[in-house]
Amino acid sequence: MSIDNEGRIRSWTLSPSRPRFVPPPGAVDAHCHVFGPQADFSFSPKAKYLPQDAGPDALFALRDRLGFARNVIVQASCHGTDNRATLNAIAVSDGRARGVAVVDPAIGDAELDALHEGGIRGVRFNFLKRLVDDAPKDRFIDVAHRIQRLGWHVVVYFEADILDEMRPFLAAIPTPIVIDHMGRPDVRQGPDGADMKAFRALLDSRDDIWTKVTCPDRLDPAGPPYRDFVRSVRPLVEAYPDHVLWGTDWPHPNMEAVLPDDGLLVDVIPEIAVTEELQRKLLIDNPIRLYWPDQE
Ligand code: 0GY
Repeated sequence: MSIDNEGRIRSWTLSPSRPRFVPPPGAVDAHCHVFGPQADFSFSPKAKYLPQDAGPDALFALRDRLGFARNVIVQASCHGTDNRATLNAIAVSDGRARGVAVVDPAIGDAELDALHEGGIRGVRFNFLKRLVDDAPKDRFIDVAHRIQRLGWHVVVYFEADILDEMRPFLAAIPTPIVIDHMGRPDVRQGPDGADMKAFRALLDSRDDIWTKVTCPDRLDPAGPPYRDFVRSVRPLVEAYPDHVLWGTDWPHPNMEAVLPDDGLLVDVIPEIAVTEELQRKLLIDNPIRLYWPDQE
């Protein structure tokens, strides 16, 4: 971790290694964020962390270095429900980024239309207590109903310990659902462990749930080459090849102790998606279906 003289944290490495794996042309990094720039887009007064700037220039330089073509930018909790930093990054991407917003449940239809116009294709409901003060399920369900007409989906972030209590909420969502980071299972339990089993039951509960097979750096404390992550996640990619997405998670909010090397994260891809067909679905077909359906 690096802290500047205003107390702002940098949780990403400035010089990631170049990956050995070459993503197929058109590959999408379907989970990443931007922070600021703060001079233009201030952080929320409720932000739980205060990061250094990680704006679109740095994101797109990383995209090019890693061999990706497009980004899906997920509104980071430090910007609250002010989506301007995300919209700005999409606007300067030359059509190569779309996004997921975080909205005040009281948002009006005209504002939702403006977000759609700006490239937003989903809303995120975050249930991590260390990141947000409240997660009003009834109001979220109401939002999910109101975004249906736009063809959006809902992205949900929660940890494995609350999966069971999330089931009725998730069952009530009328749009497709994307679960961030597989609901954060303990990958050390392996593919047949309790967490992965419970998560598979969720994926089996309806045919429009997707998940991001992301964040070996958060889920596998042993670090690269993330062996427990690989052995737990490879069977999931093989069982649900049309419902998985991949992303860097750059700039890795809150990863303070160890700065993830994005090149090594990319090198996990061929370990969890072992054929070219699985890689094409994971990196191109699936994210295009959700985020650029107009270009399918
Ligand atoms: C992630 C994970 C985290 C943070 C956020 O919006 C956020 O601040 O998503 C986290 O701290 O686990 O998905 O990027």
